[in-house]
Amino acid sequence: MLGAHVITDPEVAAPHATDWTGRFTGDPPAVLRPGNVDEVAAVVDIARHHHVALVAQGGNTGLVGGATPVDGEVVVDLRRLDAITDVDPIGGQLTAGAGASIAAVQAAAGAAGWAYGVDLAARDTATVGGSVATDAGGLRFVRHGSTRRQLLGVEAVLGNGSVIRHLPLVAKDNTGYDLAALLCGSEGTLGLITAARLLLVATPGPIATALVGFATTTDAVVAASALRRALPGLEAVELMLAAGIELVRQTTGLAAPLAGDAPVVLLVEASAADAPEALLADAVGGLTGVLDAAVAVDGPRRAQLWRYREDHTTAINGLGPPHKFDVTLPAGELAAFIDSVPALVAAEAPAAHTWLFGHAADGNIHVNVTGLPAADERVADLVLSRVAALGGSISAEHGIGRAKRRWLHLAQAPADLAAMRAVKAALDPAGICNPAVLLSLPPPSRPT
Ligand code: 2HG
Ligand code: ZN
Repeated sequence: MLGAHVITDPEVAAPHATDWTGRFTGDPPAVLRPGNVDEVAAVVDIARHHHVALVAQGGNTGLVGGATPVDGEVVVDLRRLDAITDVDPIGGQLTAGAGASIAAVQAAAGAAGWAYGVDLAARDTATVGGSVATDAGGLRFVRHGSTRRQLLGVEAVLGNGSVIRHLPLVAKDNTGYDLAALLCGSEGTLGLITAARLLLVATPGPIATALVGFATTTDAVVAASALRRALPGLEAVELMLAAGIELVRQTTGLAAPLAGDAPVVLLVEASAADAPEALLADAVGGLTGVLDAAVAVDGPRRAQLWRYREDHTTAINGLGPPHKFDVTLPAGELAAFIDSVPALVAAEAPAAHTWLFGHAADGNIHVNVTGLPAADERVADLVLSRVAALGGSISAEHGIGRAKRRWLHLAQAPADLAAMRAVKAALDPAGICNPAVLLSLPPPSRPT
């Protein structure tokens, strides 16, 4: 690797040392920027022999400290592996290097007459490697599922030094263990993903986008379910609360999106070959508890409606590093959970503020808590325990990372955790692959 791609100057390494939220930070001895899979393999080889911990990084848009060198790991920046190759316009597939951005994959898919099924607000920066490593869900999960659903195969350098390369040119392939699915969501703990073979989806027809204001959270959650049944071309159902929209308005200067003061707002998007706005308006007309609605079909106006939702993350970060709980609830528990979380948090931390938004049709709500010291885990304990007690998941799409590793036992039974540890030991026997995330910490000791 050329000297320019081995960074040891702390000032140059600084952008790699802290996560996107600013909550997790470290002091990496080096940042390495390999340019191909052989160089990644060489890095892993050296790390194995010298017992050096590695953390892979792409766009550094993660939200759980999963790609941050807090414990002095060497950062392996994979963004130079950004080639998009073997585009198959007939089969609707392509191979993307780990460093290709989601936006670049979307553009390459579009140029071949297809679309990529995963979309994220961080699309311009987030990379394929990170999205596979976290099994990213995003804004189109209701339509196409998470990253794992798009994944046909991967190329990766495992912690044991071997390079696996299964990038099949076919969509149907059940030849043994699905290693790509195993690496998907493994958060860099088994190896470094260097490329992925991705299955593309049909380009949606004309799209209409609506903001719909509701009287209650229950009305909005019930509406998300009704819309799934009413609209075969449902593309997205996103939930926001009045306080979050107000915060976005303060930071962006956007006008009020709806005439009234709806406490809960859904952003709904649907496609149809013909007149999607009429279909959408019709479906919204059949919902209960609707206070107000605005529908848009032209690109700029639709983009403006999306800003109320997509700008939440940046607006909240402007208040200081938040504690983020990306959780999923069973559909029947979601509304009551959303309504009860602010009081649950306030009872433990009166100075904190709770922000709630997310992917309503997926049962996935992003609980963001600001005004808490970075190391204060009382609220995490409360919120994640409540989620688990209700039968939910403590991580829907961001991963466990460092932020939630103490609570993994709430999500996985001892035998499941033991199986995960066995896989980790087999594929990363020296324990060099992102050793401080996911499986690393015992549960917090509870006060007696
Ligand atoms: C989103 O849905 C992302 O916009 C980020 O998953 C969520 O900032 C968050 O908590
Ligand atoms: Zn999300």
